[in-house]
Amino acid sequence: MVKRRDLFKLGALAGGAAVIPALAAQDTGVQAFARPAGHHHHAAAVFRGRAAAAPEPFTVRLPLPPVLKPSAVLADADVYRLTTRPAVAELLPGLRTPVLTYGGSFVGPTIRATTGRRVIVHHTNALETGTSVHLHGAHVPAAHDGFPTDLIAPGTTRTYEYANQQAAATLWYHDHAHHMEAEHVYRGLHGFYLLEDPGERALKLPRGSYDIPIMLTDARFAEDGGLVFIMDDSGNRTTLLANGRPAPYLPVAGRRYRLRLLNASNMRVFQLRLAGGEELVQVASDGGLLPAPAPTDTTTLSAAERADVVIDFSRYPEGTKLVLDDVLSGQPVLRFDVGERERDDSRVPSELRPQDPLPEATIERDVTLAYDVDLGWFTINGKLFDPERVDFTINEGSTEIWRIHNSADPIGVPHNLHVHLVQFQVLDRDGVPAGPQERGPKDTVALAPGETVRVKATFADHRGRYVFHCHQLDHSSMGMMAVFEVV
Ligand SMILES: [Cu+2]
Repeated sequence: MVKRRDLFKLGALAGGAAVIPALAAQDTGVQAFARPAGHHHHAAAVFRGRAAAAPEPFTVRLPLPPVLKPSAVLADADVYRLTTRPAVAELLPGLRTPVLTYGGSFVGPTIRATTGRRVIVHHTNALETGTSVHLHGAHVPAAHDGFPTDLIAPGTTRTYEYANQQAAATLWYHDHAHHMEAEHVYRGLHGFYLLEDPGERALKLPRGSYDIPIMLTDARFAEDGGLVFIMDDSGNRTTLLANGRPAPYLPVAGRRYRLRLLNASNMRVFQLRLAGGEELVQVASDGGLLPAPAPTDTTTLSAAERADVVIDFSRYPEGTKLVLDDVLSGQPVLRFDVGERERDDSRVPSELRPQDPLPEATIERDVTLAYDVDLGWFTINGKLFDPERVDFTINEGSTEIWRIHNSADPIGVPHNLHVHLVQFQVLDRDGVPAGPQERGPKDTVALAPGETVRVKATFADHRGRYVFHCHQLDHSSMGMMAVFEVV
């Protein structure tokens, strides 16, 4: 039986150790925290160096990730080129942090797409370890979904095609390489993919420079600015980052803004609340628009979940400084500095997009997330990930209900579940119908210890093998993942 200590070595066997020489060759200093070669993910890995001083909040402006320019515009497709490569970023003021990037920026460049128009991305891998690009939330053929063992070998280029046959949504792309996704994403392999459609545009939600993607992550910094990555070390990743900066400020005009909040951290649950409990109006979740706006004072995001919220800053006098806090850590995430009133023809209509009724489910399945004492790790239905094994065989066109249970026995920790290929509907939590913030299309659902959530999805098309997994990436990298095959 595979023990936990052996699991931690799997990363090295799968090429994990190669990351360090790759970076060392670039003299980026990532190797500064000593990890013996071949024990890349060893449970005993510790960081003995000094931590960077906690950064002062509100000293740097929120950067916006660059928007990627197509290398070619065809009649029916936009073509992009991106190189995955090491870089150095100034995440904390005055410190140089070696990172892994798509195209050089810590939050990769944003790809803007429109429903019905194809996007082709040529990804070149300039790392010394394999990568795999997953477009999170996208409905794509298996060959373009970034299966964990379907790697882009170092030094090669692979082409991913996205048909964008789905509704407008805040999607994101990130690494999914077998055993390596946790470290790769933590170090920077993540970016936004914003899909628009004419129906959404007609609603007149805030657009253009009033539509702001905000990627939330966390990190553990060494004194020299290096990112410390140790598997399952979430308790030490205490610096919160918004678009790669610690508690930045954002100057805003006195009008409505749409903020696309993405939790791209490996393990953290963000519970976001404006100071004073001021109103946020959630308009979309993972897979796009909610049926109706959901006014709230708090939005909670587990890893990989998204919430698009509208804030009307015209309610506040010029000069107001409004802080968005993470309630769970008690830390500020971002501060809005309200400026002059501005003309605003955006609106939040009372109806957004009705939720499609799905056909009657013909199959019900149980998905149990639990800790296995013998294996020493978290499993799905009692098993660790095996890319060669098919766990669920699903008939093309069928509608299924998955009853997902997070067992608190013998260890109760939060998990979530991300299902590739589909957007699902959250039916209920412990028998209570999904709340207004979960009534839109979802691809990731959070599960508190002991909780049971039922979701329903139609596997309309695209045959082939896909994964479903806990999106707390330290968990999935260590095997909390399984395979379904649509036949
Ligand atoms: Cu988990």
